[in-house]
Amino acid sequence: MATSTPKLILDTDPGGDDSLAFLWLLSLVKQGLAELVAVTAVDGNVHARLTFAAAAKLLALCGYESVEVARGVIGGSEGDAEDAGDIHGADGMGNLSHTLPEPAQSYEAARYSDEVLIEKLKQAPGEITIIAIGPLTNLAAAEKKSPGVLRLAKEIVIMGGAFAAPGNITPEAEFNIAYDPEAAQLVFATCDNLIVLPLDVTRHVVFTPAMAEQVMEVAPTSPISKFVMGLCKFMVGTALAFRETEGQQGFLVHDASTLAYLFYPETLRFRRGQVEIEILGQWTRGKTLLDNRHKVKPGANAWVATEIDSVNLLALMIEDLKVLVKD
Ligand SMILES: [Ca+2]
Repeated sequence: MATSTPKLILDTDPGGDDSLAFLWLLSLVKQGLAELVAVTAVDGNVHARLTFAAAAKLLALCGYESVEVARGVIGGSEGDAEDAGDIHGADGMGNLSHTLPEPAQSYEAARYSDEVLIEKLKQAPGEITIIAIGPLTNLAAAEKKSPGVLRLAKEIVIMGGAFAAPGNITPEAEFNIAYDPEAAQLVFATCDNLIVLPLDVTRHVVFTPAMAEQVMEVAPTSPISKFVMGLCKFMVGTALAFRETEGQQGFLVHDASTLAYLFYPETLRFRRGQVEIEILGQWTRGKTLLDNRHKVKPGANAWVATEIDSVNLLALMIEDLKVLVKD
């Protein structure tokens, strides 16, 4: 069976769970299973300046500094939305960014993420998959500037939303959607090539210090495994403090589920439907909705994950991270 290497753009706001998903992706790139076309940093967990720096440093850590990093369009941090620096560290990566190599790319000189998305999608229509693991600000900005451009993506794989599960930033809403609900609304209104990994499934994916230890054992002196261990320790502390893991010693790697969909789809089940974004609700702003009634629904725009095999997903991620840290 002939398969071609998927071309990917990672749209990310590192972010503790972003960082781990990012490293997983770089392992897949290292194994020749994926091509990383660009990284478009997003304004989200922390300010766009910091997510840019984090993304560039993660690439430098793993020897992929030749991949372009774009700077995020300012979205939620312009308004009164609260970022997530208290969960992910002030730098978005467990306050470990000073331990990582200084990247060659500078924020000031970088292109904006919407511009890079437009350029890459137009260069290879129908070929590029966007992995969107932050607020959808960049994607919406690209669509506004160049209407129809998001439909040039092969697929857009989004970590975001909460349907039957409680939210994580408010009782009803998930962070990525709630940080910039208007952006999310625009993306869901203009695209039908969306894959959604909501909190309903991602809240089951708990990465533990014992798992970090398994990665570390393969290459104890590797700067990458040291980073994985340091990040895990920091994130476990805040995950417990914020009661995110039901008392388990671990942290939620929400964003990793997007890669499970692309590379290990046997770990997920989905249903198709029309996802809507609430932007007006006093208590429900940023909530994602799916109509469960048995009525004709012609407007389906997304596949929404409903079940996850988190044990296998984590085992697969660990094995791939081992490949990344080995020389
Ligand atoms: Ca994220």
